[in-house]
Amino acid sequence: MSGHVIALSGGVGGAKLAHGLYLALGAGELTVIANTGDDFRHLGLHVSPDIDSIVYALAELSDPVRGWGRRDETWNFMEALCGLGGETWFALGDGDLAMHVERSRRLASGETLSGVTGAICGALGIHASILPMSEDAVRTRLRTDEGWLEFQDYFVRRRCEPEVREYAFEGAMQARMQPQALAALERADLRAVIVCPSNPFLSIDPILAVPGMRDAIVRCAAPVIAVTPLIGGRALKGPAAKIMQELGFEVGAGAVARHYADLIDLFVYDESDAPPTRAADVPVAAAHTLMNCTADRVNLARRLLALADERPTVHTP
Ligand code: FO1
Repeated sequence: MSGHVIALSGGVGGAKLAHGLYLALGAGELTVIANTGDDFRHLGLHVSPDIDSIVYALAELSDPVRGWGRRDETWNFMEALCGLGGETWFALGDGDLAMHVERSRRLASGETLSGVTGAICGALGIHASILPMSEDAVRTRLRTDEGWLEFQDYFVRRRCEPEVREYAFEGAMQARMQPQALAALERADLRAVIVCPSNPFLSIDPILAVPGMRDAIVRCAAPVIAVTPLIGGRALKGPAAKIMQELGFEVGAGAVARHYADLIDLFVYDESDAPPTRAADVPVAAAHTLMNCTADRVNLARRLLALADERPTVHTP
């Protein structure tokens, strides 16, 4: 079956599945709507960490161990910066630096974030559309036991150690949905919308917080399928489980399914887990969601597409 597929994605885990979908689909059949709530200005540059991770994954340039940044990276810039007493808590590799310099230069000359990302994807030979959720600035902030923190301050500088009490997406209410993202969700040939195994609170919720996004997903012509970011009650990377516990949620795939209940038609949990209980009447299916290699990514993508193809859309069109 052919048709267009949309993935909603944050960084590392989401980017792996976006890569699997990219390989499983034909050229031009994938649109990835990326979280930009993690974006920030650093050393005078515009850094878009989740867009970067998705671009590097699709271009097969990602560092396989860190999950962020480029493979075979060198760190001369950071070492020189350290020698000058500069800020080194956020690591920008030499090759990665080119991404942020080029993005910042183009944004400063008036291009949109999607325009810049499209040009970079073109230069890297990526035949998929990677779109920010909005061209407008939305910034994730967290209220912790140390007060309000910017996302990268919490995530990288403070290594997710502070206890999270609340989170907010500054600017989300005023943000306009990226027009091509809206057009993609309105396509008649839409085959599936996949909510990638990204942090539901910090990576997917900012996307859903953009006015119009949630409605467009619920109205779309295709099944909406979310993939668990938790296996055995633990996140493979990042603070999803820790944050769920600090916010008072039950830590497990069932709670993630309930979190997405009004949005999705199917929740996919890991085959090594028992089917989630109390999944709020959301239909569930099992899959091998652990993605340790490219074959895992493609196999998961194919399984999700098969599930999408066999399921009628149950949400209200
Ligand atoms: N994550 C880290 O844990 N430490 C870093 O020094 C770091 C640098 C970095 C540079 C560019 C980039 O695009 C991402 C980077 N990340 C780093 C990843 C990162 O910010 C987070 O994984 C995401 O924001 C969460 O999705």
